[in-house]
Amino acid sequence: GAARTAADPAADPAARPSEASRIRTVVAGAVIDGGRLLAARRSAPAHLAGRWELPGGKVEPGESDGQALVRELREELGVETEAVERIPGAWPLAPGLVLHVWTARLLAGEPAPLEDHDELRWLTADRLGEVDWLEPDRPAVAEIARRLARP
Ligand code: 523
Repeated sequence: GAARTAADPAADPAARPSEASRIRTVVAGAVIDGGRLLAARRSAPAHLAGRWELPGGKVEPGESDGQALVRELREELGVETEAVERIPGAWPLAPGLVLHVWTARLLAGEPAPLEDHDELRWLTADRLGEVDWLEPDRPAVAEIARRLARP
């Protein structure tokens, strides 16, 4: 009978989260300062440790990409930043998980590997190929290389 009402998501498919909202975003920051890009070496999990990435993490429910990026860079590197511009593209990480990359400006602090990383490097455009980037980051790093090469 009346066990299910319109407020019950089981009875009302429109009330269920859409496909798009079940896809989580990982946001990463291309922190650029003085013509150099910040690269961070992951310390965990084991299968990613030693690989280099643009630092970031999962966007939490209710957060914008920019808010999540600022929070992650504060937690992981101890710096204040602002998200500037999204690099066009969305790169699949795993089923239901996609990577977005934003350029970020350093507002305060000197990045330090406080959490999730064991080494940081500032790379000029000609040196971006010297570290072993995680595959999903490579297209965005290539785009940054093009931008740094023509300032
Ligand atoms: N990547 C990735 N590139 C990249 C980042 C920040 C993350 O390919 N620049 C991948 C690595 C992980 C997944 O995205 O498989 C989640 O990133 P992670 O572990 O940095 O995000 P967290 O810290 O928010 O994740 P949890 O601690 O698991 O919540």
